[in-house]
Amino acid sequence: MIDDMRDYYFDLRGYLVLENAVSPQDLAEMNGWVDDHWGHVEQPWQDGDRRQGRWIGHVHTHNYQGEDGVNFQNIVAAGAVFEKLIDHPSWIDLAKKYINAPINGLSIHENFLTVRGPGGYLYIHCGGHTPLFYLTFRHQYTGAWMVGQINVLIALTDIGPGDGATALIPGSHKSTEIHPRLLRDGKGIVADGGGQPAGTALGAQEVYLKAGDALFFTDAITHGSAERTNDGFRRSIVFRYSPRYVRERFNYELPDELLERLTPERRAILRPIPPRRPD
Ligand SMILES: O=C(O)CCC(=O)C(=O)O
Ligand SMILES: [Fe+2]
Repeated sequence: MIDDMRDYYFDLRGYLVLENAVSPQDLAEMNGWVDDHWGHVEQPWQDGDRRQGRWIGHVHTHNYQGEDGVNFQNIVAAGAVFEKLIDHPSWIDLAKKYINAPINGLSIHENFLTVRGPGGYLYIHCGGHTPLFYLTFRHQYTGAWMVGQINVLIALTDIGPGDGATALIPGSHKSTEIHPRLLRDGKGIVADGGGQPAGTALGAQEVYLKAGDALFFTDAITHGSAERTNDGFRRSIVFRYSPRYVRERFNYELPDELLERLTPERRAILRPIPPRRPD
């Protein structure tokens, strides 16, 4: 897509699909990592308590709500193939453009790999009504972009009907009307949390991806994921980009050897403001 068209669609709809964003070789390597850690998908928690994740080095098992499967948080610490995603050429320039990195800098707020099986889903969250500061979405006539958070969701497997695709409401990042499912006592809330998969929400559209495609979207859009009704597991990765002032969501630490190994560009995205310590 030519730049002007892409900018127009991103502004209008709040998302883009980047086809063949990740190479088949990298996909195979990332899927190999999941296969090698399948024991953590079958038994993700310590003592069966989902608030107690398990550690694989600096990678940590986690989930948001109970039905959304297993998130391998801090996946960037799982090896070189995941490090490449930090500033992947398929999306990094777009993320920098819309966040307006020359002014706001760039950081990664959260990075994780999700494995989600039958019955798994995410309820709807976000929307233009939400007063959460990183859900800013501004592009005024001046051409000055200022997007507070961009999610890049990479499909590691094909995601089609019944697979629990990401579901979103195109254009809802600009909606001042509150989605009926996000209304409580006449006021808008950030997340539904009511046990309903996003796929059944008014206006929601499932976005189907081929393995290797990436869904690039503003976190401000009303979104979640449809229920997985097929057998098997959906595998995906999310990297969330924000201005450098938005720091790591769960404050996962990075191993020293990783920080030392990274290129200066990658290190600056993962740790945009190095700690200051006395000599
Ligand atoms: O898992 C999905 O399909 C949606 C993920 C999501 O809500 C997010 O990355 O913000
Ligand atoms: Fe989300």
